[in-house]
Amino acid sequence: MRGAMVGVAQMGPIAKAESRQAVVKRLLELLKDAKSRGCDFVVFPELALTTFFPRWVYEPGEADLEVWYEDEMPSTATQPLFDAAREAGIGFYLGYAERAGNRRFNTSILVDRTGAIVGKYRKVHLPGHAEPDPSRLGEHLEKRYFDVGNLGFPVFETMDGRYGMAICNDRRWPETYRVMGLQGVELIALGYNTPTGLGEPYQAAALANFHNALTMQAGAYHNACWVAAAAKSGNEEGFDMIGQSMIVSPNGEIVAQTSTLEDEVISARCDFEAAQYAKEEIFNFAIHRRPEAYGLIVERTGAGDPLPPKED
Ligand code: CDT
Repeated sequence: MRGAMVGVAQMGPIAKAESRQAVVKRLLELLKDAKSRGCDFVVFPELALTTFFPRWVYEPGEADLEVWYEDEMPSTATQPLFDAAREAGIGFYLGYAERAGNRRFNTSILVDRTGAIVGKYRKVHLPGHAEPDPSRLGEHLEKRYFDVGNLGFPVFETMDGRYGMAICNDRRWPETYRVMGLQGVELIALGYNTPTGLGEPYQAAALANFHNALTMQAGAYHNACWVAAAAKSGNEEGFDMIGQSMIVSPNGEIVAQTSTLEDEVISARCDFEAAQYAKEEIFNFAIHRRPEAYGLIVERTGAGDPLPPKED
């Protein structure tokens, strides 16, 4: 079988005061659990090294904000994770806040089984707002604290497969999967922090788990690839975040799912060849796609008026 034994390492809440060293200790425990399950690739969450800080209001450049970003990777604090993963022969996906000079990104990296960083992705679809509004029940200020990712949606040939990455809100956008699908992606690793109770309509909160599964199952199926997604979940500093970390097959089926809102590992054997039939038949892009009919997708950002009917 060409593929990977994939682990998804969901994390429970990270306290605001929790040090990077303490968080890395938890990551090492999760890695150990993944190893005992025979995993050779593990997905950790979005912003896995810190609490979900975009819920608080800071001024740009403020010292209390700057503490959440990493200048280098691996850092002194995260080096033990790289070392342990290399010793265990496990590759991984890790999300963190990146400072690159004056720019700030919500970033994930792909690390191969030798501990080398072989890919980087910077979140494209930043949700929430740039300006705080005290009338909201809770803030989500990613547009204030991060620049829009500038690396596109790259796919990396590594670990005997084609690996892509996405971060949280990206999973709701079909374009995310399709751009990687067009590069023959076989596994999309994804981390998320999805809060509920920020003042959204009742239905949006009630359906948060449904939408989580819906978008990833559809993305996997439409692009004949595996999706492995890790939540940071539970009640973090008074704010609830969904769990439901999962591994989805190219048929769109959930083959493993967490059942807690705490640190928890799930795993599944992901056979990349299982996608072959779909890639050759129903989703054979080369044969069936009709880009000449899809122009609006890249010409328009927001919805506009209907186009005039085409001449016959
Ligand atoms: N982290 C992240 O992208 N979260 C968003 C929630 C946005 S609610 C303002 C998500 O899509 O899950």
